[in-house]
Amino acid sequence: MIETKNIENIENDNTNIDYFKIEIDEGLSAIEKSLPSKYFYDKKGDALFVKIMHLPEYYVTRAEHEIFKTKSQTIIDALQLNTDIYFELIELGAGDGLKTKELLRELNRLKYNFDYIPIDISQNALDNLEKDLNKEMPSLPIKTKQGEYFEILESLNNNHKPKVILFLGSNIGNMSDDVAANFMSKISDNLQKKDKLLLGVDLIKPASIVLPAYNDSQGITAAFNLNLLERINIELGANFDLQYFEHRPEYKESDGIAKSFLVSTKAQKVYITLINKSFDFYEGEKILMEISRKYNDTILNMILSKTNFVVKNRVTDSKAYFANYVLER
Ligand code: AVI
Repeated sequence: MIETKNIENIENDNTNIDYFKIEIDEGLSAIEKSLPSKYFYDKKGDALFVKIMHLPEYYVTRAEHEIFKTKSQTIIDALQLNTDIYFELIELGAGDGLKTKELLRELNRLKYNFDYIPIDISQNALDNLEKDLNKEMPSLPIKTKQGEYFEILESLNNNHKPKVILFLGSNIGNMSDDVAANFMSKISDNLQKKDKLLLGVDLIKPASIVLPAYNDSQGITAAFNLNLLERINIELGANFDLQYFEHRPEYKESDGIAKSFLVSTKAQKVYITLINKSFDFYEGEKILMEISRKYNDTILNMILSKTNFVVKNRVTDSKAYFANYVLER
């Protein structure tokens, strides 16, 4: 599984066909049609997302990587870590560790006393990461945990050891603000006072930068969105004709939310066998596929006001495209 998948993606990766059916039916039956972006990530979706992360237009991954590459020491200072005090460094989502490696290398070099605990639903992703890290940093203490985030956080919370949680890649941005607040509250419920969360978020910036990131010239992001229709065709026996759906993202800097739509380019009917139902589309009708929320201090603080976290610090890249916030319980 890949690095920047959000919590819902990870927790649903072992897609339960009944939930999948129910959620697709609900989304397509609504007056304003939508589909859950957590279902983007099947095998093909994973591969497309890896491509997205390397696209010239998709600045998000590069900006956060720059922070970790050039400001690991600033992050360590902001986390108020102490070489004498043991802590657990817990990452939500295993991924390929590209960014985390920069931090791990620095913590290891400076002889901090910690265990790195990546959590992921995919044992395969964890095995790959462990193999890779063992090769590159043989002395790094890595304890992989396979399972769902909150179950594992709860079990770890019982040991009362100081904790730093990593939730990177602006994965939080694929949640609505209410869902994000709920998600953060659940994290904080499984932490002790003074524990930290390092949260990576994409910052609000002009449409001239954000829109191309979701509408790349090679059409990879379009394929990423259309792949969910293909997935529904394959897994639920649907007959979406992909040539009559067009990827059309929208973003207004004043809203700070990039929205990806697939637009029906003609009036059409789609039948989904396993739901045993037809869905009508009028010409120009949109399906909301994904939101990618962008943040500033005000928006983040509004979300945090519903949780037990407060902002202690923030580190940005040289263009101030992306921020890693240090939050404290
Ligand atoms: C995973 N997530 C933070 C990505 C984003 O930027 O919202 C998913 C993505 N969708 C299209 N491009 C990338």
